[in-house]
Amino acid sequence: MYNSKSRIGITAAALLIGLFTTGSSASAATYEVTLEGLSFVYNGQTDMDIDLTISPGDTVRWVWVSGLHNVASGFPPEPNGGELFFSGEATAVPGTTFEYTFTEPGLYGYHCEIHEDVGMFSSVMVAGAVPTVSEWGLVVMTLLGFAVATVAFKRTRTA
Ligand SMILES: [Cu+2]
Repeated sequence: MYNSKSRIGITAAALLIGLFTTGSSASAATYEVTLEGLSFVYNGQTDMDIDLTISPGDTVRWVWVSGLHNVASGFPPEPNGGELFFSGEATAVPGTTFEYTFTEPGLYGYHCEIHEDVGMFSSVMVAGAVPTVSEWGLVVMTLLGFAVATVAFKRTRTA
């Protein structure tokens, strides 16, 4: 009886140590969207055909490949376009990059101010928050707590 109790204790301690050494947040990713010709391009898809869903904390990096462009938040002709993020004056320098880290779930449009009239706009979907490692740890510890309590309760009933 002492043995199984201490076994549970050791398991709980090992879990706790594992959780704290793993770190407290899921790793964030960076997604690259290129600006080519008259289009935004991602994974072989262009402009509004781009299907890009990311998680809060992830970053989108726009990379200039060819053409004169800039990146402004919002769908044209949204008056407040560029309020959330804006790469600045249009540039044609290949290799130029601009990035933005999305923190809140939602659908975010963006466009090139020079070519919005010819369909150079797209969007990023930021999905609902994914629990961090520490939040999963809390769930595990809660379940473990119930298990220990149940075992302890059964012991007192049969004793
Ligand atoms: Cu452009």
